[in-house]
Amino acid sequence: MEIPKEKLLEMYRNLVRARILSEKLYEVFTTEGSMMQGLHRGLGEEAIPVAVCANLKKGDYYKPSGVRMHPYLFLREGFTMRDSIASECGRDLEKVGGHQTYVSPELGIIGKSGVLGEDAPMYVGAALSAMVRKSDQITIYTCGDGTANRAPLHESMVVAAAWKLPIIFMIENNQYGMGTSVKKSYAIEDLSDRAKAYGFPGQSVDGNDVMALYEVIKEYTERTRSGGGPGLIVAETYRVEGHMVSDTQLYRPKGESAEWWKKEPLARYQKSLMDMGIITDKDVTEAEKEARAEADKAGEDALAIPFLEYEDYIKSALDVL
Ligand SMILES: Cc1ncc(C[n+]2csc(CCOP(=O)(O)OP(=O)(O)O)c2C)c(N)n1
Ligand SMILES: [Mg+2]
Repeated sequence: MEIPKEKLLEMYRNLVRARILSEKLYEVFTTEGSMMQGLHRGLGEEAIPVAVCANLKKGDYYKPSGVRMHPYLFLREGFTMRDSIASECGRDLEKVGGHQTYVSPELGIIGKSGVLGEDAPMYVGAALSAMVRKSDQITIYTCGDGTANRAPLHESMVVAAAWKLPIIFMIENNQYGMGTSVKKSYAIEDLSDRAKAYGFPGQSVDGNDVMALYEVIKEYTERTRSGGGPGLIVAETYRVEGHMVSDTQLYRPKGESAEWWKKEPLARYQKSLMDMGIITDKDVTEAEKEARAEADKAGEDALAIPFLEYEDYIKSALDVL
């Protein structure tokens, strides 16, 4: 498949922006009193939301994976980096919800459950609603390898398959669920083997390779959008940091993370685009400069929003419910 140059460039800029947001989140986290909860980052896993969002249309439903991928929702129309940072910092609950909890049905974001996997049936419901309304909206539900082993995922895939719903399940296999390696939590090597049992197509793909991801997601979204029913994509990646900043990572073999970092998506994609003659050193410098300016402004704007008073916080939470 030939990916149009414009699409390649759009994904490049977005990958740079996503990486710089990853860095910015750490900076904001270490600014005293700015983030009330711990920081879980998706550093090195940014190619996945970039390639997903490059295939979504306005109004499609999309739930980023678990605890670490929500900030990258800024890649969708209607959200900004400021919103991402404000959400992580528990500010501006009206627009972006609290920690990782965006709710914006008109933009195709219907929230998430802190109890991992419990939101899968909600997204199956979104897909059912699109089918009943004869809309061409699709749903992409992404979750981690740990979450994918939970019962609601199984039931959701059973129903989606039986009703041929327009939903794609995507497992971001970053090799760990907290301190548990996938090697200990799965008896299969290729997680996409499960798709066959549900009765829809499934495929694993290098989750650190933007172009490979884009191509697989494009094929799956086009099939689903034209009535082909669900699919399962497994994006193979790696959680290069601990589960969250306080994680001592004693469960992980020494050097494993460094080995995987050699395969991180940004440097690889940048090199591919340079080899293809699509970008130059000057483009790289410019993209980074622009993204840095965007992130700095977003951080300033987000941190300028005052924390809500306790009563307002409760009211805002009840309004969302
Ligand atoms: C049902 C449930 N069990 C446990 C937790 C605590 N918890 C939060 S994140 C997490 C790890 C999830 O792993 P995975 O789905 O692979 O996502 P990753 O953190 O690797 O992105 C766990 C166990 C939870 N939130 N919900
Ligand atoms: Mg995981």
